[in-house]
Amino acid sequence: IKRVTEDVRTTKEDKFHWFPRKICELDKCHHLVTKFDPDLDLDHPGYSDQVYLPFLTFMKEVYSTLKSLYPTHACKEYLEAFNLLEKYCGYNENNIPQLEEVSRFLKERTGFQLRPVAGLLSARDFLASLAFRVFQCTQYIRHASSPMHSPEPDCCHELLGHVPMLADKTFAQFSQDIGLASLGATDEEIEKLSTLYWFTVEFGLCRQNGIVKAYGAGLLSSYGELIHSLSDEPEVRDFDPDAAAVQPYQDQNYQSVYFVSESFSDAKSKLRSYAAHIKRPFSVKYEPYTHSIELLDSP
Ligand code: HBI
Ligand code: FE
Repeated sequence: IKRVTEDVRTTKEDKFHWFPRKICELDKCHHLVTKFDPDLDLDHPGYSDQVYLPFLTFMKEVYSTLKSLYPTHACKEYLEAFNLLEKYCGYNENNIPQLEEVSRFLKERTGFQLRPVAGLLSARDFLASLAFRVFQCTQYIRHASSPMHSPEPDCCHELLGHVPMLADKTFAQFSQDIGLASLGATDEEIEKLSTLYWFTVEFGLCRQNGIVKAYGAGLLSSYGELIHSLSDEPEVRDFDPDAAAVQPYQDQNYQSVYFVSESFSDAKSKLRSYAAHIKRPFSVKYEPYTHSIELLDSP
């Protein structure tokens, strides 16, 4: 009897959450979460009115204020890509770049592509798309009353925060690696990977020639927090995936803790050893020619 129960248990443990194995299956990764509802959330800048900022007023204010900080606050990979985006992709304060054009640029640089999405996705769906080098990108604009801050991702955040970093090869690999680690993972692991994502891709710092710079998209798209993150107010710790994955955070205010990486290669190899310890009944390999996931040692 003991044997039978053990067998049953083994079979059960081999079960894992569904995940996309082909890029076209990202069509099924569309689960939106309503974390911020302007109609219900009293603190949301959109509460009690319908008017979101006309698209063009956006760039003028957000773009030019942020741009003035980049030379001193952004990491060199960001600056390099930002220059190229201004040169070739219509990035300037009087224009909203087209998603398609930006996507084409990224595809050439790192193979990343942008895919439009209606809002905040579930962490599982969002991370799964990264495994395919697909970045799900919002297209709406933040509320007019607070051009310097948006509680949910908006196109300023995507275009000014994420896009330039996704043009860097090592960072692109780092992002895909988080995605690959998430495939078929348990809810607990997804939660940890999502927190890891938070402290790196969204709010990460790195040291360059002895000076701390920002690479996180949440920082590079928020004037106030970009300044705060490099001031002596917050606590700054060396990047350690085990610690970052369980570090409590809040999304209503500036972070009180940031993690600083020595380089993207260093962050990438640390993430790889973290991911290698995630228990899954299989391992995954990305097949770039067919944009599909190959399962190794599958049950
Ligand atoms: N959905 N559209 C969208 N954009 C994001 O940046 C995003 C998301 N869902 C979850 C998420 N980011 C992260 O907070 C992590 O949970 C992965
Ligand atoms: Fe983001």
